Amino acid sequence: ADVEFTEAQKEKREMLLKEGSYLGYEDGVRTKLRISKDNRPKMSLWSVLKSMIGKDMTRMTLPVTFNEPTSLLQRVAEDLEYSNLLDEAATFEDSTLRMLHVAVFSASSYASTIKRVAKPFNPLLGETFEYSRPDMHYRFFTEQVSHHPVISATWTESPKWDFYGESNVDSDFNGRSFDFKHLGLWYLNIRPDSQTESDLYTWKKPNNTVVGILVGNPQVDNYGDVEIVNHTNGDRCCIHFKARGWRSSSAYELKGEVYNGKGGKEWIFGGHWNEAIYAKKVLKPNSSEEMQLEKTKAGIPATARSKTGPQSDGSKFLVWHAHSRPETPFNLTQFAITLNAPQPKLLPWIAPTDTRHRPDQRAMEEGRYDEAGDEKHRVEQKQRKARRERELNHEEYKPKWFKQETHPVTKLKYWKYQGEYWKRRKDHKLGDCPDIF
Ligand code: CLR
Repeated sequence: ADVEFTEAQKEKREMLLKEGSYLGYEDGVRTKLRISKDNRPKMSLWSVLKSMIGKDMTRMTLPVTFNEPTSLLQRVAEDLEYSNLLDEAATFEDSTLRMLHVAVFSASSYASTIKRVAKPFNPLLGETFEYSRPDMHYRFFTEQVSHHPVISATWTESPKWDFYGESNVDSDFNGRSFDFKHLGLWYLNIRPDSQTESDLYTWKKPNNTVVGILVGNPQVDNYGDVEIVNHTNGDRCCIHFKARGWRSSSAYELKGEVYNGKGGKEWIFGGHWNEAIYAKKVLKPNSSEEMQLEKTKAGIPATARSKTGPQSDGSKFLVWHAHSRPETPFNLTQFAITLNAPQPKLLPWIAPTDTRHRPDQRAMEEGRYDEAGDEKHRVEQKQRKARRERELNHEEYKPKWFKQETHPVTKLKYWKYQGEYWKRRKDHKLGDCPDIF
């Protein structure tokens, strides 16, 4: 299959192998948690939140049963569930089709937010998480680089693309809804099959919000406008996530348009971020046509009735559909279940700071809630003590694997992976990581 790779793609693929990125991942992915039901005590969200109006989530102490056994580091890894869209994007010669697939990728990560009204564990300063998928050809790595504000620096590499950025979520509970704004900029570099020059895209994520807290029916919604820019050739894309609205009439809806570098509209797309996204070629220049959205007809999912793969004749085609969601503890997706797996072959490879070693989260995952609460308190105390000691010694905290630099293209500050983690991991030299758990 080597003929299908360009020089740049081959170089990346070889580097990933040379640095042993997939070592330890031989057990394959986990398909089930240890418990089959979470049996979390039911408690009204409003009854605990009402005293916390005006606070941000990271400064709230909530009973641990409002948590889910993932960390914010792992929630960022969940963005990769549909990474196949990026591999697909790289295959198109038409750069606007690449953009269309990048846009749908950026929206695909919201499917996982359905039924997940729970607080992910707030990573400890210096906590890391790695996740390689030999079958999907990527490696992901993230480090908690700041505690207040909560910032995770992330870096994913694959033969055909790199995806990096900072997760910096600002939260506010205003009494009616709980709002999350993403301050970080996301970068995606695609090495297309058809050209030597790579595409650099950037965007900011839409807002998340929890609505229905007062009425006892809390739900996650995603809303706002997203603009994706291709800095290499000027292609642009706008995505509009509609707020759920009065009577949920526009729940889960999104619409978008892809423009070429000259500003001409090339594709329109739309659908529901919890279900499927379709696209259509724009045949008339300057058309104001919008994607018509249809609801799933009883029994037959719309996905089963549509063409897949780009159609250039103006007919509608399916770009993406969400994976099914069998009932699971904590309503985790199948992908989320794979993340915190303590696979026997993997444990000897990962850093001591890796989330998989975090005791409170592990206890939560296994349904031991009292222990989870006690351990959470203990590791947070330990983190406070370390901070006090740094203050006494006038030491400034420095992240271990990332450094803030100025981006060569956007000229904005970003967190750059310093290239050391995977190399040292390969030689089993991660022993000098701080003791945070
Ligand atoms: C959305 C997809 C993004 C990454 C991301 C970051 C923060 C997450 C958010 C996602 C989904 C909603 C979220 C949020 C942090 C807290 C919030 C999980 C995954 C939950 C729903 C808040 C629960 C409130 C408690 C008080 C119960 O790419």
